[in-house]
This record gives sequence, C-alpha cells and structure tokens, in this order.
Amino acid sequence: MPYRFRTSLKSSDVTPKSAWMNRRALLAGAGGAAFAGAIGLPARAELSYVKSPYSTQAEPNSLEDITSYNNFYEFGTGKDDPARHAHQLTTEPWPVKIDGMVGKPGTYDMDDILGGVTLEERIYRFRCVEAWSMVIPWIGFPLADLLRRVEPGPGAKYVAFETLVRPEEMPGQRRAILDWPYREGLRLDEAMHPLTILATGLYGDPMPKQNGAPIRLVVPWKYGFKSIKSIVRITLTDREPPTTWNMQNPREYGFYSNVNPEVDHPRWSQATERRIGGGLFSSRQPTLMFNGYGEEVAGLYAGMDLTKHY
Ligand SMILES: Nc1nc2c(c(=O)[nH]1)N[C@H]1C(S)=C(S)[C@@H](COP(=O)(O)O)O[C@H]1N2
Ligand SMILES: [Mo]
Repeated sequence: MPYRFRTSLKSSDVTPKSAWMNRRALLAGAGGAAFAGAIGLPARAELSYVKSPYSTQAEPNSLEDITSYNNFYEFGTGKDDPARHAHQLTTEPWPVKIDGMVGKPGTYDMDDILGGVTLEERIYRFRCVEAWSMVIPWIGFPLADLLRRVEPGPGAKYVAFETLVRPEEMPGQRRAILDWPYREGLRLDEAMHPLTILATGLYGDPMPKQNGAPIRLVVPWKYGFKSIKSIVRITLTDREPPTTWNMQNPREYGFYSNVNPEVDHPRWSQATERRIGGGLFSSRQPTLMFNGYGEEVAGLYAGMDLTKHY
C-alpha cells in the first residue's frame, strides 16, 4: 500500500481574489462566458492561494492569450490545436507514479499530492525556444515540497518526468510527431530550487487542459519545452534522463536549455523575443540571461561552459 499524504488545507490560506474579480466581471459582462466556452474552458472553480515574493511585477498576459496560443504536441502542432482538442482529455482520476531512487515510492492521486500543500500565485516570465514569450500568473507549489515528502535517496542526481500517453484522447499522439511519451528532466539541484514549481492552476483557477491539467512543471529560467505538461510519472535517478526535444534534435536542443541570449538556436537568434499579446502592441524585446532569473539561479551553473551545456 503506497504511502498517503495527509490531506488538509490550512485555514490561514488567503485568497487574494479581488485583483482578478474585476477582470472576471469584465469578461462575464463582455461575453466572457461565451469566450470561455469557445476556447473549451471548463466551469471555473477558484483556488485558495497566497502571493509569492518570487512573482514578477510585469503585467500578465490575458487569459485568452495564455489559453489560445499553446504548444502541446499531444493535441497537434498548431498553436490553436491544444485549445481545440484538449477538452477531450479526462483528468479525473489522475494517478501520478513516483518511483526510482526515493524512500517513499508509490502511486499518488491529486488529493495526496495537494494534501497539506500551500498553493502560491507565481507570476513568471515564460520564454519559448521559438522566441516568443508571455507573463503567466501560475498557481502552484515548489516541486521541492513534493520531492522532500517522497524522500530522495542519497544517490539521486536527476529527476525525470513523463506526460501521459492516451491517443484516444490526444489526437496528436495518433501520429509519431514525437517519440511518446513526452519526457523531460532536471538535475536534482535545479528541481529543488525554490523557483521550480508544479503548477495546478492559473489566473486563480484550476489549470486549463491546454496548459497541462491537472499538473505540470514550470521552470521559469529555462526554455518553455522543459516545462512538461500533464505529468503522470516522476522518477528519481542517478543518470541524466533522456528528454524529448534533445532526443529529437540534440544539436538544436540541449538537456539544460537555460534561456541564453548569447547562444543562438542553429536556425534563429535567441537575442530577442516577441511578447505575445495586444496585436499591434505585440513588441520585440531583448531576451535576458536565464530569462531574468540570473540572480537566483546563476550559481547552479558556476564553472560550467554554457555554450557547451546549452
Ligand atoms: N507534454 C508536453 N509538454 C509540453 C509541450 C508538449 O508539446 N507536450 N510543449 C512545451 C513547450 S514547447 C512550451 S513553449 C510550453 C507551452 O506551455 P503553455 O502552452 O502553457 O504556454 O509547454 C511545454 N510542455
Ligand atoms: Mo516552446
């Protein structure tokens, strides 16, 4: 019988929802409900969460931008495919297998995973390797919290993640666009870093399916493809795990994939990025080293040649 987490949500949790209430009222008044239906969002149930000092002051992208312009190849390669098809995904129940070098391996359901966790709002910059970016108000909790609870073994050096394989519900998986399941990985110290979160929502509500419901990784200083969606397996290991885009094209996509304006993609520059949103106001801006999180994470890579370990 797998170890079960205690389930209790602290009553001291605050829900600073007023900030989003105006927006929500506005959406509702201006055909927001119709919009939500059109892009396949379920009925929204608000989450309890606290604010985080790790949030950027930058203005978040709209819910529409964040939920209608996506990469989630399990649903197709078009930016609008996830919003069109992700409603087909069944996210309840959602067992997550945690195995490998851990003291408490097992299959945990979402109640186990969220039990006793304080959800936080983390407004993060998000930079795709394709040179577009957004600002996203995630709701989640540090991956380190979960890892500590399952007790990484002394030899564990990496964490591997897998997305579910279910071609009946994920039309993109009926073709070999990628070598399914989608796989990602982090070094254990990257995984334990306080900026690394498992996100279960955004804009104060549960995660939209196109963004990786019910639980996805967010690593804000790395290119977006490291932030694997709809996770069903987490494995602690002593070897660098195989990762989807690195397997697909190792020359173009490294294991580390830290945002780096000085290391260009072989087919395009990474010096600037296009901030999604606002149509005419969509603007190019300089890309920052580690996506602007250098103060927090540069130390993880001290002494490493980042042109070699791209
Ligand atoms: N399982 C899975 N996770 C994935 C992807 C994917 O195709 N499949 N795409 C990645 C890429 S390339 C990006 S940019 C981000 C996009 O996240 P968003 O759609 O929530 O903005 O998800 C990442 N996680
Ligand atoms: Mo991406």
